[in-house]
Amino acid sequence: MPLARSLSITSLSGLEEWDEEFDLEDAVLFEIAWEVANKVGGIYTVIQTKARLTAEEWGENYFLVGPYVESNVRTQVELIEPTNPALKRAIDKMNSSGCKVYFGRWLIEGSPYVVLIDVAFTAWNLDKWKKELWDNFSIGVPWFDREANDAVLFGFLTAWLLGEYAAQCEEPPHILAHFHEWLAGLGLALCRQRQLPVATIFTTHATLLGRYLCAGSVDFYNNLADFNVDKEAGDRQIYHRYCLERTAARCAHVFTTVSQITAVEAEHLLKRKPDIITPNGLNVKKFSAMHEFQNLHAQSKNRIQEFIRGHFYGHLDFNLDKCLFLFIAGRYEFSNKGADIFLEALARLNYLLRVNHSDVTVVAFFIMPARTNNFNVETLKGQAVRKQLWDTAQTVKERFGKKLYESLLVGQLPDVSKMLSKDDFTMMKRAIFATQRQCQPPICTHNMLEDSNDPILTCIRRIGLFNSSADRVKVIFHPEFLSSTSPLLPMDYEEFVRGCHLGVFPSYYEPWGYTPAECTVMGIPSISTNLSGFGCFMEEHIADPSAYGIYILDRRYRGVDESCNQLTSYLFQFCQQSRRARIIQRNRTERLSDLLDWRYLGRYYISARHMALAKAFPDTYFYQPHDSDTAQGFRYPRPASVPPSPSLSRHSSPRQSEAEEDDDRYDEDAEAEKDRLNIRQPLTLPSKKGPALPYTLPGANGEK
Ligand code: G6P
Ligand code: 1S3
Repeated sequence: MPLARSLSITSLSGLEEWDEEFDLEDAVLFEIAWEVANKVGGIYTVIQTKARLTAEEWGENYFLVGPYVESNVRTQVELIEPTNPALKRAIDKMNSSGCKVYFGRWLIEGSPYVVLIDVAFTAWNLDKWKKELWDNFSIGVPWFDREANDAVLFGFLTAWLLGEYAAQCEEPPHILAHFHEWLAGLGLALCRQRQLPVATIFTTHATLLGRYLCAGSVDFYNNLADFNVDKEAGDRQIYHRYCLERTAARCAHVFTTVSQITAVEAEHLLKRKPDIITPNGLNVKKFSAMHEFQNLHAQSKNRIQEFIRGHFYGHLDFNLDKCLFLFIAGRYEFSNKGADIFLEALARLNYLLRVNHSDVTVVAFFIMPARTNNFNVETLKGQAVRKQLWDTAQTVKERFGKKLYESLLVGQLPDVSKMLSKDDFTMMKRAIFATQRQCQPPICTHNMLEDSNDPILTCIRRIGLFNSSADRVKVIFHPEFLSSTSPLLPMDYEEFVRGCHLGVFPSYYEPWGYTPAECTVMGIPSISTNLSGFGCFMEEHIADPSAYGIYILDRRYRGVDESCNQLTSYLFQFCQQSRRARIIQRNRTERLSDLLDWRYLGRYYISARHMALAKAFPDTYFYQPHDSDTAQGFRYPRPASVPPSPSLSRHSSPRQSEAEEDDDRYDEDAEAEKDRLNIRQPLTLPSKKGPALPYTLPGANGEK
């Protein structure tokens, strides 16, 4: 008698409990992606953060399937004997037929089982499989495209694994296979072509053609319906990849995308409307005390300030206490990720701060990996000089302390004029002399290999943001991902984000966008756009996103210049906020994190799985379609406490002094409670029977 498993999602603060009773019988779930235990980009984050929830639901019947990469296995996986007897027989059979398939536990939260396939070991099959691909699907893959060759091998091997598993089961199995992205898509098409007893889901995290078209000079969103997709793919020499992706999307029992904006894109470019949107979540770490994440902000900010002290040595003519840290981070796609308009807006902000005689200084970090040959000397020297100043101060302090101590021991107050010796002065003068600098503080922390035509540096040269004393906006380009072992800025990404004041992600092409989501769960406000999945999702679920520190830039209905002005005005407003307003805003931002938790968003994956099982095995499973009247989803109301707009929130009481403005000891918890009560009341969640789906895209067809 198969065990019936069901899932209960526990109540989230402000979000209603959602119980789903769906008898999974003897179903087995395989989740297949090139990024299983193999970090390449965002899909890794999706799978890695979601694993715990999925493992809780499926228990021993959940298997992730990915490529075997020795270096990853050494650090992330514990190899063990397969636990499921049918799967063990299937793996043994494949291994005795010339494959190398491994089984283990991925050492992440939830410790899910992984099946890792060494695609290179089976490369001798490539020509045979390519011929089969051509004969059955008319897709020809050129020899020189290594990634596509890997996709062919991975596809045939995963289909082999699923077919072999089905053959080894004693009872007719109910297999559910969830494939992510085009690199894994061929396995799905083969399952259907071979008529395996497998319910299939295909999730695209970005369409190939969308990414390519946006990176060029195409007006993408206004021409979505008119592209000649075959020609466009052919012109970009990705026709074979595009065919693999489109075949998977078309063949799947259930097709999903990570956001509504990518759903519209997929409908036009892959010619299939997704059955359900499966937004990306995160594993949200909740602190029991509200001030805990605020303290972490203060600690991390101190460490960034230390770096700034070194970087700007000799030019520290601004008040670090009035210095705001902004950042953009991600793959180095200059215009797709919006680095172009961020720079332009920074130049405009610089002008505004100067003419308004603002005492605020903005330091904008660009964390985008480019080709370099290590840190540059000037940047390293900055940190060395800072360290030397620190050491000098410590030495002098120690000597001073000793003299003071000796004087007190003999019952005398010290003669202050004799507390510092000649040596002390010499040492201090020498240290100050070392801070003399002829050049401006560097923009870039590394030696760039393509300095002269690097897009960020070229743009900075054009707009003239050179970190001069007169500039109120300083720029630091760190063309490498952050690491806690860096000699320059020894912080990992999470610590860095916590220490910043605002994440700026004005992307043009962003199917979801984990960067602003990560900011949100850490309580750091961010700017995203209505062309990003995250931005649209937040716009849909929050009545007044900017009150919660979620600024959504309009890049859909405005020209570049107008969007840039809007971005400038968001930045300028942000700079005008008092410390108190920033603290309130961070509290509100952090309160949204439940909305991004897999415990809430995982339900869309669950629905997709139930839908696929019901389609593939209609005699065993039944999927209840959702009423349109429940499709309104969850919505956070306007916060009840202090007015949201930065200009208004400056004075929450009629006569507030400067000191009170900057006083961070006001009752944060009381403010939070006010908002929380407000959030609790008018909520309507998707029906208990299932989630609201699919989302309506705000403004997708001109309607709100
Ligand atoms: C947190 C800390 C406060 C600190 C504040 C600085 O709220 O708990 O002690 O003063 O951060 O905020 P700011 O926005 O100026 O970095
Ligand atoms: C894609 O990664 P990207 O940065 O190439 O997938 C991510 C995970 O779904 C998504 O967050 C991102 O927007 C996509 O673009």
